[in-house]
Amino acid sequence: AQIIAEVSRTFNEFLLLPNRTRPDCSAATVDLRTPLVRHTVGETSAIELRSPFTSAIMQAVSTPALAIALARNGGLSFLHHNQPIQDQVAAVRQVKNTTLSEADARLWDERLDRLPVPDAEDHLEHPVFRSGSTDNKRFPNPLVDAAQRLRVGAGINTHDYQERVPALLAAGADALCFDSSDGYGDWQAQALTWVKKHYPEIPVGGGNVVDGEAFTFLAEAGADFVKVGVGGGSICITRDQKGIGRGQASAVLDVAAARDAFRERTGEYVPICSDGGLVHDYHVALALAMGADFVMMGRYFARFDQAAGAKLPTRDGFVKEYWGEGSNRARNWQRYGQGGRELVFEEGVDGYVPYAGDLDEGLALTTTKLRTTMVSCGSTTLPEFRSTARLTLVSEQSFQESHASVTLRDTPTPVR
Ligand code: MZP
Repeated sequence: AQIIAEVSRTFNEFLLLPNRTRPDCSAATVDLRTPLVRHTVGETSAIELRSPFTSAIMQAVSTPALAIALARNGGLSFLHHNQPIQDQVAAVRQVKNTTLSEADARLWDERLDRLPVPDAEDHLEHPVFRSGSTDNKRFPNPLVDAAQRLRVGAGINTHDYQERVPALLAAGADALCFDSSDGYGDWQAQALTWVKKHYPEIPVGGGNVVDGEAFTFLAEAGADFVKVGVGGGSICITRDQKGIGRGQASAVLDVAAARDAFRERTGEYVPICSDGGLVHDYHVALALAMGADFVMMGRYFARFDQAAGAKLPTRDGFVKEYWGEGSNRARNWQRYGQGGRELVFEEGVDGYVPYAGDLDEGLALTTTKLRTTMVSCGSTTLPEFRSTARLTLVSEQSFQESHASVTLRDTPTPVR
């Protein structure tokens, strides 16, 4: 066997160093647009997300309600395929039949206005405040620059894609993604080739992978984006069961280097997505700094009203149900491929996550944290953030130092 010299590292082992912040760099000027799909270097991706968040291809997560809420906030959901084709088609139609209204546009404008602007006077003339302005390329009003329908993605698998793909496209799906716990294989390459041959216009992602070699394999097979992550998901026990996986930070860094090498060699940019294992809000910033073009989250979105799990009372508040696709509850044999049409052993667990209310408010908070992190790192765009971010490894002692070291009061008393 070959032993890879580098230790497998995860997000908790890193921190970002602040870079110089210039006067034009503020939370309001940060532009979170990011490419979703493969494009020639120097051109714009056919689909750009306004915000680098996608929701996991999971029963417990990506409902039509969540897809609608996330699309209105600039991200994208991938509706899950662990259901009959006609049910997934109906879910896609439900999202596509929802149009952006005047109210949506107003909400978007209000949200921009609510962004923290420490030096508001300096920014009053910034185009961000000229809502509806058609010449505003940097912060387009979604009602004026985009189509009136919300975008939605759909998960697919390597078993029934020849029937599922045409049905999803007829329903209006904007992007597809092969959903596999291990995408480095000939089945997925063959399926990608088939989809690109029959439907060259539809963007289709591949994955999951954890190293550069596997990224290149899928990019050469035609993947329009590649998802990164094996075994790091909050509900995942694949590493316990099969000993397969890699720390998410090492995986993203390695795949990002391969993406950049592929770009140099071919002139094609194939975006990558960091999928799973994002536990704290700041992990999103770390994943993006390490090279991810966008992130995919399950646990995070499962906490909101719009996700599928039941909301249950506890002594201290509420929780929401959240279960893995490899759990006995979901039994997603298409994703886990254990040799037949059955899940032979579990690779995921079935549990609860703390209830977090409405997606709009939760995601706005996370987005503000991301914007302010980027400001501390002196960046106003994600490509700039990626290329200038400085990361440091943390020791166990400095990790402890990162947390509050006083006894917290339940109800703080103000000091006069
Ligand atoms: P997280 O955001 O909850 O940490 O992880 C979500 C990701 O875990 C999904 O996008 C998917 O890649 C992966 N997943 C889904 N089900 C399982 C499982 O049952 C799993 N093991 O690992």
